[in-house]
Amino acid sequence: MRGRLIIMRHGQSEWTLPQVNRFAGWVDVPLSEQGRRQAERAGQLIKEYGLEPEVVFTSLLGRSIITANLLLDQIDRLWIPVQRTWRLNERHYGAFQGQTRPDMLSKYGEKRFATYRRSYDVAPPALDPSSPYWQGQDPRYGKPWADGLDDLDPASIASESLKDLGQRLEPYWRARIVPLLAQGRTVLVVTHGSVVRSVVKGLEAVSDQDIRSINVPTGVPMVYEFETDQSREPEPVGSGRYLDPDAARKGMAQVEALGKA
Ligand code: DG2
Repeated sequence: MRGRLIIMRHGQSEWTLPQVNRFAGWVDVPLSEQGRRQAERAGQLIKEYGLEPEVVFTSLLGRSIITANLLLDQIDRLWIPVQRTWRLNERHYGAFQGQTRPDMLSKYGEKRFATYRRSYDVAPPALDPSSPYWQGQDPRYGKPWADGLDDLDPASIASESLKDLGQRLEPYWRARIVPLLAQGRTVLVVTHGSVVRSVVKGLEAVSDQDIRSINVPTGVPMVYEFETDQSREPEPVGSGRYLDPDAARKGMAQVEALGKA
């Protein structure tokens, strides 16, 4: 039996509405009405394709948690085991958190803006702990979660590049998700745009340069299948496929447009 990974970005949030257009990162922003519908539609798609998940992973942010719940409710699977971790949180967007994309674009200019937003190894300027968008006092980051990994303190993170995100995610992914895929399980991961980019980069060996042009639509599930030869780590069979390629294409164009003047 093949392991299956269903990975998706949460449904549209209120801050990715074009008229709002603010960087969220670790700020806990709600889903928009359209985002809630995308989550339900994702559930219907998963059912149509017979891909009912056996376990679900989310970040600690409401937009990922609510998307997972709406999706699972559609397919009568609210009961499956759930694991939540800050390691599946969006990339910490540093001082960009809470700011609008147009403001940051005019402040930094096109080239630096694109570097902060889409490069592999450059993090935005650090967020000051006095900012209302600082997460240090938030109880959810009060201590490293009981994930058996205490290499990092999430309360102290002030900004991340995509590379930093990959490094904080990797030990968790290896310890919690890979073994399930190796057993031939169907695993649902409801997370954020940058986390999906990081996972795709790793699974499909995307170069540091090429990852810049990959945008992730909100609310569209993507599926990978894995060979489950017990003697080695499960290998993806081919590339990820979106269950609704039309919606994915439109969603990617919308994400790209948010960063234009
Ligand atoms: C967006 C990504 O992440 O923004 O942090 O604002 O997936 O949590 O909505 P998400 C944010 P861009 O990198 O696409 O600008």
